[in-house]
Amino acid sequence: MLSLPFVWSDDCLRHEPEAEIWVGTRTAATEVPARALAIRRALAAAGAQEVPAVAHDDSAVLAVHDPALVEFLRTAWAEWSAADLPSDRVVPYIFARAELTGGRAPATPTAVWARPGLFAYDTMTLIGPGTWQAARAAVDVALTAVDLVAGGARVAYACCRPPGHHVTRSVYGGSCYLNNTAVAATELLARVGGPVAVVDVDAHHGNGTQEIFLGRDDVLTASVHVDPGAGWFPHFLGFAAENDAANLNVPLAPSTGDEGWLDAVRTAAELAEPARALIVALGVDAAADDPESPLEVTTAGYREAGRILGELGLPTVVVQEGGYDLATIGPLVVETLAGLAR
Ligand code: SP5
Ligand code: ZN
Repeated sequence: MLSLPFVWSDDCLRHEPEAEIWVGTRTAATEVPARALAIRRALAAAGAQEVPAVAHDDSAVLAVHDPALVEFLRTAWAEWSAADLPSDRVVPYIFARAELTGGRAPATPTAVWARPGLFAYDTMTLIGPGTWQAARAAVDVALTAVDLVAGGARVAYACCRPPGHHVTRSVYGGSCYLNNTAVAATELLARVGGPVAVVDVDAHHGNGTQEIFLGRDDVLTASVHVDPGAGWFPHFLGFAAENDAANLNVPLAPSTGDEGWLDAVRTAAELAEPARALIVALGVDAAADDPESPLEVTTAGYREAGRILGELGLPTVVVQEGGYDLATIGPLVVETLAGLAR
């Protein structure tokens, strides 16, 4: 049995991307509402206690994100749908690269269909009717989990989607819209004092979280992920060359299994040792059956990762990130939490 609270909001189900535009082709979405439902079902069966998310004001969101990004996400669907465009989801076609405008601030485009290019960095991360409500609810789920830990729970789990770790202060991508993990870390820091640590075990580099806390020593960031140099998202960063005293990337070769992955998790846990509290950015897409990564971690491996992180003995907020195999996502999360909360 799993004795720990998990936070839930039905609003997280309202984001239905339906598709991802990959190399110019419309492919089926992988980050679907059924993910969260599968996790919830497994948690309930394991005996974890569901806690409804509590609404929080925008202050923690605005401490992490550019107000212009937040306003865009809040209004993008209404503007897009009113413009009678041929796509049923908000998708960029022109990108406001800094070099395009010589580093000067780009104009806010008059054309609604050009605006996503101010904020989106890929074509995979579509916005539809419920996207804002779900992304904002995911933040509330994460912040409610922080409240539980600040109130004395040793471990609380935020069962949220869409995920967040790919979002920087001002740009979104990688199936993510608001950085739930970074918002939770900022709030946890305010509540328990620093430093706090973020250990990200999602199969993909936590690039957004890294960039948000870059150059700070009060939020330590570690990410264990498939080597972007081997051809994997986010491609442009996530290398060991970005490491410093407060940021650790451990890129792993495709096909890495439990042994190499758990060594990397141990190294990441060492960075977190000085912390007063821990956020685990829990992507379970490093698992062998996951369609979105070539890592080959087993369910027992995830349980052991939970145990390693639990041994730090820190107040811990676990925030859901990726994981796309609907048949195994629930057991993977349950086993990780069982290792952690044991
Ligand atoms: C939170 C998270 O795990 N985000 C993952 C983002 C990585 N997506 C990159 C997708 C690369 C192409 N995959 C083809 C699937 C087409 N549906
Ligand atoms: Zn991922």
